[in-house]
Amino acid sequence: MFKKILIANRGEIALRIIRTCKEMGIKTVAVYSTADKDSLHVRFADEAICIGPPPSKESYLDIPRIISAAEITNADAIHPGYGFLSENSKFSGICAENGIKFIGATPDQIDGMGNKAQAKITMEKAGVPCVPGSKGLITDLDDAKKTAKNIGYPVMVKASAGGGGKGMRMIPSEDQLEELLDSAKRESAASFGNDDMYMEKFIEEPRHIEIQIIGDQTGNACHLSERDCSVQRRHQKLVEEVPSPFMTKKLREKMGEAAIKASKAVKYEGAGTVEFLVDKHRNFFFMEMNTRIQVEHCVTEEVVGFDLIREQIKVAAGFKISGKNYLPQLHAIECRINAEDPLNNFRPSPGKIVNFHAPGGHGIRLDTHVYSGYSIPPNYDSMIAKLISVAQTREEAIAKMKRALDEFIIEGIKTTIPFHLKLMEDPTFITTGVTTKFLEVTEFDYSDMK
Ligand code: MV4
Repeated sequence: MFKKILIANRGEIALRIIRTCKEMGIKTVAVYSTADKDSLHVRFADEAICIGPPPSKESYLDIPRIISAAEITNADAIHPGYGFLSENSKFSGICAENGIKFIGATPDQIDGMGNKAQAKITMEKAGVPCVPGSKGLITDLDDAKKTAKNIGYPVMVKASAGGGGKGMRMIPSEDQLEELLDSAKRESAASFGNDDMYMEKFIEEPRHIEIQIIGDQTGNACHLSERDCSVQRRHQKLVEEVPSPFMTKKLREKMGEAAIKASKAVKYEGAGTVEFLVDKHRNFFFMEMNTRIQVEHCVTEEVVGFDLIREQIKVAAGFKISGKNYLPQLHAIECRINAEDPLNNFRPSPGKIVNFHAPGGHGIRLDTHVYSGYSIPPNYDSMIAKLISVAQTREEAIAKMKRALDEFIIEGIKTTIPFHLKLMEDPTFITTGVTTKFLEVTEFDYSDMK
């Protein structure tokens, strides 16, 4: 087992990883920018090294500084958390070259899944259902026209280097194909320095349902059920839950099996997520595979009963998994609490928290790095806490969440708490759960939030 792990991250996930390391008897090294000197991950780690000024590029994304910190402190592994360098193939490779275990995917796996058109080909070969579309990349306008005619409009063009909605367009008919394809290409070139595109049939009002998997170094893999992440705004997840209100026993079996095929196809080692689009007939299609621990991993932990960071560390150290799958024993919901103003287009609201009271009680978990008197720097992601409720049923989990949101006091900044309170009372959310279209403009009224 590792003796010392450097955590190449900040915020709640850095703290989350430190907690598990402590329980496992593993020493921890925090790295931090000057903006984070008063952060809890710095305080609770065994050692802490300042790696630079506030901008991420000069601190949490600066590979030489992080590797130097690991060498100086003699860390034998690095946990990258999510975001930052967690899916950076160069970083994964450099860790390996320096004899430091990267707790995450190999460079090949990261690059293989990062190229979306390539990933789709890999998955199709492995027998994972994919959205009907182009075989690999679109070569030119003529090819695009032919492919779209074949699939049938509406279609979607997506950036092969993309993900998270950038460089993606829905094309309703042929007369708009050229213009929309060009604008998608321009957006992709500007964001990723690459304008490779592929095409798919457009799935109307899909749900976003993902499967958590774990693979070990012997090529064995298991799944830990789904997470429904359909409550999204501009491709940012706001709420995640398990079980999905749309799930059936049969669908879970089929999606779980597909996710395991996906994992085995790339000999995946560690914790990963296979994302699917699910249509109203419960057809499901591979969308992306994430080769990292995700923000929303906590809901899975609460319903299957184990610590996913611990499992990640164990498989990275060479432990084998049993190979059996895990089904939800309870219902869990997570609300992302962001320092944003939901009444002003979710505009970031950094600043000093002048008063903070954490909710608690039965079935409530709060993962956060903030406290009363803490100043949220403007340089990073606006998520400041994850509030998770766990209960026997969905109805109870919603009731607990409402109660906890109501107890939650954060003063001095705007947060998404009022949004979540309103969502927990929304009839569509309560009865059936929502599709990914739910928060897009029309269906949700933000005006009467307090
Ligand atoms: C789609 C789709 C409909 N049809 N693909 C958005 C992010 C990117 N990872 C894939 N996305 C979508 N791909 C086809 N063929 C609709 C979306 C989509 C979406 C997907 C998941 C969660 C939220 C979404 C919001 C808008 C569009």
